[in-house]
Amino acid sequence: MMKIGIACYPTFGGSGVVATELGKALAAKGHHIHFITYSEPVRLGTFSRNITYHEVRVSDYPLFDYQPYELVLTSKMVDVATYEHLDLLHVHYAIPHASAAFMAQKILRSRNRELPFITTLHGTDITLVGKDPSFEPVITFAINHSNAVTAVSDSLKQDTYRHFGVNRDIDVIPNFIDTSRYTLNGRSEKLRNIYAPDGEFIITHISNFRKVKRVEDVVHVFAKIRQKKPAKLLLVGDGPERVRTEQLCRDLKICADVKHLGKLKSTEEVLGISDLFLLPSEFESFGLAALEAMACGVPVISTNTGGLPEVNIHGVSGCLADVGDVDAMAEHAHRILKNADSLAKFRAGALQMARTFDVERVLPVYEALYERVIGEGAEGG
Ligand code: GMT
Repeated sequence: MMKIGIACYPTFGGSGVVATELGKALAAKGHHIHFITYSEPVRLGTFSRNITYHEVRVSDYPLFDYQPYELVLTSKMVDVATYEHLDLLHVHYAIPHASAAFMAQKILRSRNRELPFITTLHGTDITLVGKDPSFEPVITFAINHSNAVTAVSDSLKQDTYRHFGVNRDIDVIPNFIDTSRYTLNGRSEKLRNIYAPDGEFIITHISNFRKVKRVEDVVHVFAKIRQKKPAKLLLVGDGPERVRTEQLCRDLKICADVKHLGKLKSTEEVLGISDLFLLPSEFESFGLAALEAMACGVPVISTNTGGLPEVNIHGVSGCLADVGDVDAMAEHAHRILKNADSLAKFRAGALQMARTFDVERVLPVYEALYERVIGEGAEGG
């Protein structure tokens, strides 16, 4: 069994969710997992004897206008690797985890200890650089000096080659889902009746309400669906765009049919009562929220950007449209919700596609990569 350190963001972002679920799944198989981050990962949940959480405490020394998180993170990586005898460090999201891991590796090497590290690229750590080149030199260097690099979709892999001077192999290991946890478990007629008492369709969107998610498009698509079919919209999550979204609902006079549920730690209950999931993002390297919906048998209407076409298959698990084409998205919604047969067909397609990303399939791919990287380290590679 391996001893693995996992560094990630502990928040509601997809990279933290994937890192946490990966750690939990590895721990369930007997590996020893050490989470290294600044607060408890939101999906960590209950006690497991194979999981330890190491908090990175940021100083509040008044000299620092900007607290040097990367340095305390690096020191914590060195400390955990030394005293917990880590075989490997797996960092999720390049900024700043990959460069911190590189520095930790160097410090440990100066103490005659080897610590290989794997960097998993998630999306905005790569695509953000298109807009903010100030990160580029550090990210390029840290990617090129990781012992292995994975990307969550082929699209993200190609974006990495496009944006950076990267000259190494990148393994594509897609995000995954525990389908047994999602599938139909959350179905509750009682809950459904609370939000859709007259049998309306339930349309759902889940995100961190950042600009990239284009939540206003969700509202526009919903308003068009509602013109033809009785429907309710459930919005899960919170973030900078929420105020604008609420205002748009007021302007369109559809507030009575829209419910903002805010942040939820687990989404399967809401997805369990949903008929359709909307993800009209400007960009999405993978679209974990879409996969979670599909695992509950909920068809997805998404944009065709980034890695979304690798997850949501047009005409099978849902439909794809160009970014901003709310008319096409509404048309697709009408097609899916047209009648019980059509909805049932898309529900089955969503479930079938989600199963191809089951944790049982993806976990061994990560384990094989860990073994390879640890083996290369032992050979002095
Ligand atoms: O953009 C977010 O919602 C957060 C971000 C993250 O890293 O926390 O999500 C990215 O990683 C997820 C997990 O791999 C992917 O499912 C999301 O598609 C990706 N977001 C973007 O590319 C915008």
